[in-house]
Amino acid sequence: MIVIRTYSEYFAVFMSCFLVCDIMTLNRNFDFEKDDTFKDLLPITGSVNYTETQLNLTRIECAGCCEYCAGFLYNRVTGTCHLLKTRLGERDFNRTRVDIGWELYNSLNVCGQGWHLYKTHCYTYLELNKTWTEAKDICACSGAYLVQIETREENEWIKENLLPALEEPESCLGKSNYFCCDTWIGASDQVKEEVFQWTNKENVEFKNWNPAEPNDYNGNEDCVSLCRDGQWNDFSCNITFNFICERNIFG
Ligand SMILES: [Ca+2]
Ligand SMILES: [Ca+2]
Ligand SMILES: [Ca+2]
Repeated sequence: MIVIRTYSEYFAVFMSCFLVCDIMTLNRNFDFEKDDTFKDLLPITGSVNYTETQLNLTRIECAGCCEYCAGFLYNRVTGTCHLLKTRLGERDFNRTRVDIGWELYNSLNVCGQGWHLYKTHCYTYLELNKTWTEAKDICACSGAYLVQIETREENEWIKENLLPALEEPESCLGKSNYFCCDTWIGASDQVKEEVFQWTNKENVEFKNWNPAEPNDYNGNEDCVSLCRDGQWNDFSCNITFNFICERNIFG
């Protein structure tokens, strides 16, 4: 049996997963949940869902390879193991195309405690009341970034799954904030007025402004907050709000 002693050695071996599966299986606590609603099915979009595929593995070895994946598909007949980039759902399968032997397992801890998986990213909503810059720095400390919302679907998922409900505005009353826009996201126009960028300097392409925003009120609103209804508002960066950090599950 190979013994892994150093961090760098660990990574070198991890790159060739098929060698190391047995060891990872022995050394890690796995937390997977079998999803029987998709028994004997493969996703219709095929390999775009997989980070990699391994052959002739046991179920436990397949699980051992899924350290940074959202789950795995395992074929109990052939021993084929597909590691998944993302959670699979009803729309990913065609129930008339049966492939005997496939079992779906979802990883329960790929993002770690307090984080939530959406596609290939992990998110956490932090109730810490910080300025925009403090929030940005706190996300960076945990290997993440202040959330970067690139699509309408991501915006909708965040609204539905991370934000406090719009019907419970108590926590944001008194902040002169007519739609409870009290969660920082990673967009700002601090570098150049009216040119909104994410914290990695990429320009903000998808936008979901409230119709009256961004208004740069008093010439002093350069940071973007997310309202409970999912719309955006520019705010003074020195106000303290809760915030959302995002990171890639693959680190
Ligand atoms: Ca994102
Ligand atoms: Ca501004
Ligand atoms: Ca504003």
